[in-house]
Amino acid sequence: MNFHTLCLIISLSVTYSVAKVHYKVAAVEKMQSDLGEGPHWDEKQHVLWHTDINEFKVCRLNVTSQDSECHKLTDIATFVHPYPNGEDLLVSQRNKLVKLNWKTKKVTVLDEVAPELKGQERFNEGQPDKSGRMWLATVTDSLTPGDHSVLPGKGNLWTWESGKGFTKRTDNFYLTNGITWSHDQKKLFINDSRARKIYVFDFDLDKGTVANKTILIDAETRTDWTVNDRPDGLTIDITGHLWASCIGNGRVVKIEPNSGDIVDTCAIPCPLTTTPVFGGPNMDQMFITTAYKNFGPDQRPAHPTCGKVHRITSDDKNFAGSVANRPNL
Ligand SMILES: *[C@@H]1O[C@H](CO)[C@@H](O)[C@H](O)[C@H]1NC(C)=O
Ligand SMILES: *[C@@H]1O[C@H](CO)[C@@H](O)[C@H](O)[C@H]1NC(C)=O
Ligand SMILES: CC(=O)N[C@H]1CO[C@H](CO)[C@@H](O)[C@@H]1O
Repeated sequence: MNFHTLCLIISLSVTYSVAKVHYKVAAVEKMQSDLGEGPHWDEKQHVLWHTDINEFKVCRLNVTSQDSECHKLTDIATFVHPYPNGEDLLVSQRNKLVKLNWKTKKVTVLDEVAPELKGQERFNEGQPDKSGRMWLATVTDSLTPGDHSVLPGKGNLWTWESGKGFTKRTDNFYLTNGITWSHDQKKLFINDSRARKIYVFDFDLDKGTVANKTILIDAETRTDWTVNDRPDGLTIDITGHLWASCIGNGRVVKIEPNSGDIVDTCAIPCPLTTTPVFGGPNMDQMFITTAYKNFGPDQRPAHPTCGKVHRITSDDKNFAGSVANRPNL
């Protein structure tokens, strides 16, 4: 090996270490939710909306002061989306879609899915597509007394449009979380955390339809997913990579959208990571809701940041997302 080769090797190794992406993670909320979910960055007010499902709360978090202002509703609240007018919020209340005025706290029921099931089928995830049409994933609760589980294969994917109501678009899910779209609007991604799969559908934005369901990731059979990893919330970055939170394992992973390979991972100091979303003034921060439930009082000191919203920042200029869609109402 001559001197020039040696220099080349040294400079290559330097280049590699510089190229490594660094992530910084910190809790940015004083309050601890029992089951934080449904984060939504509000690019107009510069706040993060989220819910506490078990506490029936909708919360508005100032990530600078780390103060949350919450309003308690009367039933399970799994998602929150600001209306285009900025004053009202679209919130789920078990199987009802409601409008909540944040100033007056007035609640107006807009519609109810599967009313014949009296709330046994209820909303879990909801996201507006680019046209503002709401996509709503439901789960069906077990009716066995004392059994808090949901029934396999009984979750559905619905759309809801003002004036048109609900349309069932596909069925046979277990417990879906996280819905996102490719930038070209040709694919819809949705995962099933109980079935431990992420699916990809062909998507038609004009018609509001999905077709050709394919498994993108089956965590049961992949070596890059551990036994604890259950894909939960899902979002997409500016380069088209998916980011999924793995509830059970305390991490978010970056996924190549064609192969489903995990290409990067960022550990979160709370095992119960629920949903990631991009936000911040430049859309280059990621906020992740987490849960505090399932930890008995004796274990809680070991998980001091669980239940708080966590924030990831990075030196990678591609670590950024787009402003979220708003419902068209
Ligand atoms: C958030 O908190 C910071 C620091 O206390 C304050 O300057 C800012 O005005 C707050 N933002 C909102 C939207 O309330
Ligand atoms: C389903 O997939 C087939 C084969 O790739 C394709 O020809 C067809 O257009 C797809 N259907 C829809 C509705 O996208
Ligand atoms: C939509 C879909 O494929 N759902 C699957 C969810 O997981 C259950 C249990 O593994 C399957 O039976 C469903 O087909």
